Amino acid sequence: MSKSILAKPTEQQLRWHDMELGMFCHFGMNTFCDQEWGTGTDSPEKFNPTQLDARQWVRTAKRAGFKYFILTAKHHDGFCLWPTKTTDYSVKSSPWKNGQGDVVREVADACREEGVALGLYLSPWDRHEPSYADKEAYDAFYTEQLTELLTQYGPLVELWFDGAGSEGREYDWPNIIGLIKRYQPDAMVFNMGQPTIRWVGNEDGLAPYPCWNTSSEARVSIFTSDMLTWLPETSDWVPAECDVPIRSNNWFWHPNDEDSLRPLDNLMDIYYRSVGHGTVLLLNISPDDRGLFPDIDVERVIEFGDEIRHRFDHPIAQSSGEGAELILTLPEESLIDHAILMEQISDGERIQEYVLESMKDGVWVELVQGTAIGHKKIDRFEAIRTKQLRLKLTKCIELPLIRFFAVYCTELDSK
Ligand code: FUL
Repeated sequence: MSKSILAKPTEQQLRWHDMELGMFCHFGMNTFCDQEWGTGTDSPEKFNPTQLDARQWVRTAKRAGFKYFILTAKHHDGFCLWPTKTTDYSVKSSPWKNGQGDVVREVADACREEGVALGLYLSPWDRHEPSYADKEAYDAFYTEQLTELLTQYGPLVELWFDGAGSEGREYDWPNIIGLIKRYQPDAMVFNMGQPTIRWVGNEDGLAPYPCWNTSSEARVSIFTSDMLTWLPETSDWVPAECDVPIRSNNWFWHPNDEDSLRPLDNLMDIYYRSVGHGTVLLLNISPDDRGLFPDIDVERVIEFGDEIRHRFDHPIAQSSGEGAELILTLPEESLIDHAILMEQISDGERIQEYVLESMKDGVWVELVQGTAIGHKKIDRFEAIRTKQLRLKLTKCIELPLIRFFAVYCTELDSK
């Protein structure tokens, strides 16, 4: 094993890795205009959710097993969901609650009550704000908006910076990052400035495999042009977050769009290829124009959470340990069809290749060959009957550390 200096995650990044599931929530002017990218010219009069209930949104997230919730406080159209002092283009000019409402506050309160972490999306690209044409003026405007969000709504787990529409535009990242460090030092920074997490490079919720956690590796495997603008101080540990809407292709709610709701098996496939490849999944559900998650979306996401728990809450056997080989002995010979591996990533991503074998008639038979393990690797294979497994860590940098090694049978009826 060769010695090398390994990149390591911060405590905040470790906590973020462990959350595994986040819920994205796109809501705003677009919800009322049947559009995805408003031009910033729609009248605030249109924003009038008659039954808005942020508790319904956050309770759904919690019930389905999601650990954090990210709301679009301002999308590209510039309409703000909180009564900002920076512009009149916000909820305060809308008929909703006679201009007295604050969606960000309602979501923050619901998150606090339900014990779900809160994150906010603040689009840098702003199609409404007249000062956008003047870099310095807009930088001041944007940082003021950000400061309001950083200081008025309690702890934030993540700030989501969307590069769309901002190609070729530079914002005042040193100042933006400085504000986050000052007011929300524990928050993750998504993909821009000095990110602590990165975009996976698609909006399908799919991570490639392997999906290494370091930016140097990511630059080679999933290059996105955003990386060119990252500040030099960006740390080398920048894991990927996989974002995807539950209604394929649409981030915002649209009428008569129920057919695009992803079926459960599609969501499970996304889960295997995001969380199962060591990343975090950020699944979007959008409230409708009443201000409620539609029932069918609620049912589907709960079904999804239940299916994850059904498959993975009850390992047949589990272990942990260090060194190039780990044996897992089952209480009795059993049928298995999944394995979950987790590396002790607090000490860096040390494992580069592994082989998983099962004992059959006194001989080790190869089940899986893999590369990265990282935070989590889920392997599924045709069901086999065995009493013992062997995990061989065949290529590592320094001593390999396995936090969790477990096997499952999801064909519960045939067990
Ligand atoms: C993209 C945006 O343009 C979409 O509207 C959406 O917000 C998605 C999450 O990011 O870049």
